[in-house]
Amino acid sequence: MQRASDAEIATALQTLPGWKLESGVLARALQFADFRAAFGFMTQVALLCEKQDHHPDWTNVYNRVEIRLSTHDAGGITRRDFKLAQAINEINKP
Ligand code: H2B
Repeated sequence: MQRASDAEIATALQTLPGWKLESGVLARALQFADFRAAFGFMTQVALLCEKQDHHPDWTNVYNRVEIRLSTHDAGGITRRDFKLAQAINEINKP
């Protein structure tokens, strides 16, 4: 899997509201009403990740979820990350 170029990342970000480039990975921060809502979202994303066989680095603190996407095997961002970011946005639009 080929790493995306800086130009490809910039182009992809235009169609990925809520996502930004942060320390070489795609990042999005979300806030929910409470822990139940945050964890419900994470559960939906987890099922999606299993389908795509692609998994986020993420943290949850009560009602906040921070997601970081990169392709570990490639050592950077690939189209698998763009695809997962897009699917996450379909679950939760920013
Ligand atoms: N997720 C991410 N983000 N990067 C990977 O390189 C990766 C993954 N590799 N999920 C997958 C699983 C790999 O370990 C399995 C064996 O397909």
